Amino acid sequence: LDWKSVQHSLKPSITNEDPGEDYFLVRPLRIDDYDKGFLQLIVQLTTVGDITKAQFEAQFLKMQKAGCYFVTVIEDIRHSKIIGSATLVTELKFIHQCGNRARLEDVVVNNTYRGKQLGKLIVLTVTLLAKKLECYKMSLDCKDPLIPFYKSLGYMLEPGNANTMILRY
Ligand code: 16G
Repeated sequence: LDWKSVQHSLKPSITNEDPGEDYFLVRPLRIDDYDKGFLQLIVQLTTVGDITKAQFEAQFLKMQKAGCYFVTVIEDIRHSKIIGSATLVTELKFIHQCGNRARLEDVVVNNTYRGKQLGKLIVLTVTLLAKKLECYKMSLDCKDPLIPFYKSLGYMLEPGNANTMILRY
């Protein structure tokens, strides 16, 4: 997987020379994205709750300080609005030669922007980022209907290990 193959796997492809007609920017989350509708986007994924700007900023700074959160967003720059997001979290290990494991979290694309391959774009971008950070694997949890989507991007159910177990607090 490399950036060229990601660009060309999008139909129509998006290249630096020919970025297409849409005005989408893929970039890291910024502290002022509270005002660009970031929370209104992620509420499409699950419960978010009432988060004040101060709370958002404090959490952003904590994540930044931790150094292992790579919250990546898509901005519709014509409307200054965040319309997609995916988070890469890396986890330091002793196993795998003091390796780094990656997790894909909180993938969401605004449902009014469906059909533009933005889910594919953001997941592949973050997947490449994990590779660049020399993670030895990337894993994710998803609902059953999304299995074909992630399979189409190279993810697989691991034989004998396809169980997610949780304990909710
Ligand atoms: C999905 C997400 C996960 C998110 C969870 C929220 C992906 C690949 N998976 O499993 O990251 O945290 O939904 O659901 O985006 P919850 O509110 O039930 O924890």
